[in-house]
Amino acid sequence: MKPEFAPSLMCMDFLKMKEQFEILNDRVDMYHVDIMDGHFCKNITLSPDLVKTFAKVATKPMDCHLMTTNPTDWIETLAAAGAAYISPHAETINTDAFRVMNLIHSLGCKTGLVLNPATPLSSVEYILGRVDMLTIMSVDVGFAGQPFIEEMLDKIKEAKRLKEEKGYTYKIQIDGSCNKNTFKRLTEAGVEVFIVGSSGLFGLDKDLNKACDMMFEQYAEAVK
Ligand code: S6P
Ligand code: MG
Repeated sequence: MKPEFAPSLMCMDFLKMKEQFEILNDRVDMYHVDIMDGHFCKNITLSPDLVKTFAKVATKPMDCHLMTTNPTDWIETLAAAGAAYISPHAETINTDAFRVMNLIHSLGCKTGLVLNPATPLSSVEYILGRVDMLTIMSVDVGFAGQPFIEEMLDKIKEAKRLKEEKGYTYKIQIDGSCNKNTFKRLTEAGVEVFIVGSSGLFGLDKDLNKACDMMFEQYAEAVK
């Protein structure tokens, strides 16, 4: 399967939003939009209002990564704003996981589910049949530029094994420190969608077209 790339928009140059979308629209597969509430994790980044603005220029689907204590506060707003995928954290939907997944689907969006590094895959096994995109965090949530957590390679392999064994249809996505140092191991483990942030894309060159060229070259070099 051809790998997909999803730039993490919290890492973009906010002074050049429109022109960056115009470059990325032709070159990437999806957009990754980090929504934080300052409570579930100690930061605040993008917002539903920004998703609405992005929707005016983005021609690729937006996946909203909900790092919020109460995901249901945001799901309807994000669906109306133009989200294609809505991805709450497993740690926030223990008591209403099926209701949340059904709500996202009922709004015409695809379901995502995100696991913190310390959360085992076994804890969400019952809901996996309703998940369109499974995101494994390979850094703790909240910030860009953190070191890759090696232990997550086993979790990705497990997600791939379960997918094949049970016939699940989720895509396996990785969030955190996807770059030339990790592409090969992530690909071998079973990652299908790479979220690229500061280390894998935006930090490579000030010229975003050049940064994209470098990212694709680095990926090709890593997996050849
Ligand atoms: C972290 C967030 C991520 C980051 C991404 C940045 O809470 O969910 O999506 O934006 O990890 O990429 P990098 O290369 O700086 O780790
Ligand atoms: Mg994220």
